[in-house]
Amino acid sequence: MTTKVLNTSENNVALHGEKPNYIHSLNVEPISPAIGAIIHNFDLSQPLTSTVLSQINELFLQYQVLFFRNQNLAPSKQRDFARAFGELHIHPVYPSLPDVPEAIILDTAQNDLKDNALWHIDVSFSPTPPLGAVLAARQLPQCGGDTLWASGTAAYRALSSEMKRHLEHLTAIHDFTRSFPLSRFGRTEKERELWEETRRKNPPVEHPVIRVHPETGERALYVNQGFTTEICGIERDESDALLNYLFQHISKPDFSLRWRWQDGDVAFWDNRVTQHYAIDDYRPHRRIMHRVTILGDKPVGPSIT
Ligand SMILES: O=C(O)CCC(=O)C(=O)O
Repeated sequence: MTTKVLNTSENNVALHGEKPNYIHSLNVEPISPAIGAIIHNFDLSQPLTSTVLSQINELFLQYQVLFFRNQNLAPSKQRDFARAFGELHIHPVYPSLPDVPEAIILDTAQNDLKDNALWHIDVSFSPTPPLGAVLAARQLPQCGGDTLWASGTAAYRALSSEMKRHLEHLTAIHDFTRSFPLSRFGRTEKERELWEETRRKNPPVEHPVIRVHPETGERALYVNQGFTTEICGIERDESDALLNYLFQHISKPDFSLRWRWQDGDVAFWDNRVTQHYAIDDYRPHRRIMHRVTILGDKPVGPSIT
């Protein structure tokens, strides 16, 4: 295992592929060239100083998904860690912990989680999709239940200049009902009412196909199989063909990592430039995760003001 203890100096912005040179004492193990790093020997339940917080944020911007092993993180501490990065989201559909309503429960004994077994950007059907999320493993099957993350910036960089230029001017529709169909989320009268209300409050939204990261300025491919239904301003069959190509492009192993969960693992991802896929291969075993989601801002594209 190769790990790095990174060196010290003051506020540099971490650009992709460069090591931030002011990080000190954090033990960082990159996972793949495109995305992901493990931060070793770090206790997320401890109060974070502003220096450590900004170090974590720099690593978060650089690696896009951070993993922390061997955590003993109560849901309230998970919430507190996430809150250090912004206000928190309350999910319109998933159940949450009664005493920590910001923590949604992803439990195969309680929810039908098939909708996470495809590439998705969390809540991209919102006008202001989440900045990121903190996911804690609470109960794992003996094997299976891995999660994949893909980098939208790496996927964007790999496109030809012609394709980049074409996509820069496009926007696409993101729709809640694509991953939350009434047939699965409206089985009882109560569920149906909640679904109708959620749909009313979340009409389809338009986002740029290429998103500019609000902190790094990097460009990322910003369409996802979970919620993107069509590209605006072109014929439907052209839109379907282009979206299918882009969905297939971002799912290439070159831009992604596969995380094999262990007890005590916590993941923290940048939902503005990544998408993920929770593999649904472990039934009938039970898997429980808690997710706390941080509110984000309106996606901005290269040619959208
Ligand atoms: O359960 C997982 O590993 C990922 C969950 C997921 O896809 C999500 O929170 O959106």
